[in-house]
Amino acid sequence: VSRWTEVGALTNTSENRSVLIRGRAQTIRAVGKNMAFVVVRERGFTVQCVATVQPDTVSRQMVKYVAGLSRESIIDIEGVVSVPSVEIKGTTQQVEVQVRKLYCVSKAAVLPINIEDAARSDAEIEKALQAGEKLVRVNQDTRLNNRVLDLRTPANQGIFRIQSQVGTIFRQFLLSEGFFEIHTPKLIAGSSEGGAAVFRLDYKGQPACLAQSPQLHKQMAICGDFGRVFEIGGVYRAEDSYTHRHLCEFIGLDVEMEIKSHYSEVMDIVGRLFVTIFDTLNKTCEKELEAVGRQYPFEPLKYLPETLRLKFEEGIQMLKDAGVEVDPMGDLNTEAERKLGQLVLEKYGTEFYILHRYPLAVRPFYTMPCHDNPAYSNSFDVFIRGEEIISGAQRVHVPELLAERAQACGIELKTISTYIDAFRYGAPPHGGFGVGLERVVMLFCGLNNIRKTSLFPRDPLRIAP
Ligand code: ATP
Ligand code: AMO
Repeated sequence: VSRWTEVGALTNTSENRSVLIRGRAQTIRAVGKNMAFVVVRERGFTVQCVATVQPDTVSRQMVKYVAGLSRESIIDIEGVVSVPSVEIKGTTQQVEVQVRKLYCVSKAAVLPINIEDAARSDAEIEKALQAGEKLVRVNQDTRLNNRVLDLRTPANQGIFRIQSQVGTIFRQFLLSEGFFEIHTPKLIAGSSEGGAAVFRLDYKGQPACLAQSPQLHKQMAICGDFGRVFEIGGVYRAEDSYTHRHLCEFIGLDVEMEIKSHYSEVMDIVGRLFVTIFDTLNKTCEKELEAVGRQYPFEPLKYLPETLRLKFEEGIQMLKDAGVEVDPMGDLNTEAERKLGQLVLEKYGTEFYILHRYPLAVRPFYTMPCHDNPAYSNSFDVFIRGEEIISGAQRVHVPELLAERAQACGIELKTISTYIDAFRYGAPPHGGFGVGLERVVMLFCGLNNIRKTSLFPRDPLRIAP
């Protein structure tokens, strides 16, 4: 049995018990020379600890030492739990700890940001400013420059536990559906998605890239008779745009599977996977979601038990009917995607849906054209609150057509020759999809910037910390 008690476990049932806790000195306040208060925080939970001069146990010198602690120092406290008669404001635990012994494990230097300020919501900041309180609004760059401190806020503690949970549910769901986990190389010979957004590097004298996706190798695993695979790993894109939803490095949740007759088999997995993710998050991450919502208020995601599938053409029609000008054979821009999200919510009552049968011209070279009309493709995007979280499709498994499509899309064949060769020895029909983990968490929690859901974000202007 551990000698330690977690701050979060301190309740009035612990009254009069002697406990040993470790946490950070969040705030320190002296009252005269005989008393000092320290709010101790451990993983988002806080408790007020009181050091009062006592004849046998607590000296004046010790109270002075407590009063002189620096914020965020890590301290061990041995003390006795008491339940005060008045409500304790500003801590998560409704008990106090009467300090008997205190030891500073690690002293914190003067802080560049005030963590309590960094943890406030916009509404709380406005209220505090109106009340004449002195506080510094912590902007995003300052947060990211001091990310280690920023991560200590309750909202961030919640965000990254939710992120971990999304990965866990993704893995468990797919394992239960007969998929297994693979790890594809991140150093590859050429671009896997086409386009310029690729980090080029020198691979012992040969030109190489950081993988823009596991696309080519997850398909090759299917040609190796792996049947159903998934991967969770880093994806690298030399994005030029500085937007709220693009990173230069993100975590891709990738899936690839054989299909028997129709790409709807892939959409079926997507739909059930995400309903499971949302249901489980709502059930298992209640505290975390609440902590995020306290700083960044949001409405719970509206989704249906059976995921809505909408044809691209129907989406275009809905936009046209709403007076939005769109190219019926072009991609939807960010604004049109958002608008369609609103229209879908009004008509079908869901903020999570699949849009499929995109025009072939706007999809990557490996996408299978529709057999009934090759101007369209067996492909889909998936949206949360009007923003894309997933792209997926059936793939071209006929090597001659694959080479033709790659060439038509301006891909240098010699950079993908081993990929095309993989389809020459019999290749099963297959499809899959790629999910951006940071986008899922951002949009599920209604956050406005992907940097909030990336632990140490990499964007066009940031490679540190
Ligand atoms: P994918 O790579 O699958 O397309 P994505 O969400 O990154 O995923 P993009 O192709 O980058 O999608 O962009 C989708 C749409 O968003 C584009 O059609 C484009 O109109 C719009 N878009 C992309 N970047 C920007 C930007 N920096 N500013 C405004 N709109 C953008
Ligand atoms: P796509 O390029 O659409 O498709 O990427 C899949 C998903 O990854 C996320 N994403 C990003 N997240 C953060 N920053 C970025 N710069 C960024 N770019 C993309 C999005 C997107 O939906 N190979 C295909 C997938 C497939 O068909 O299997 C692919 O990479 O959430």
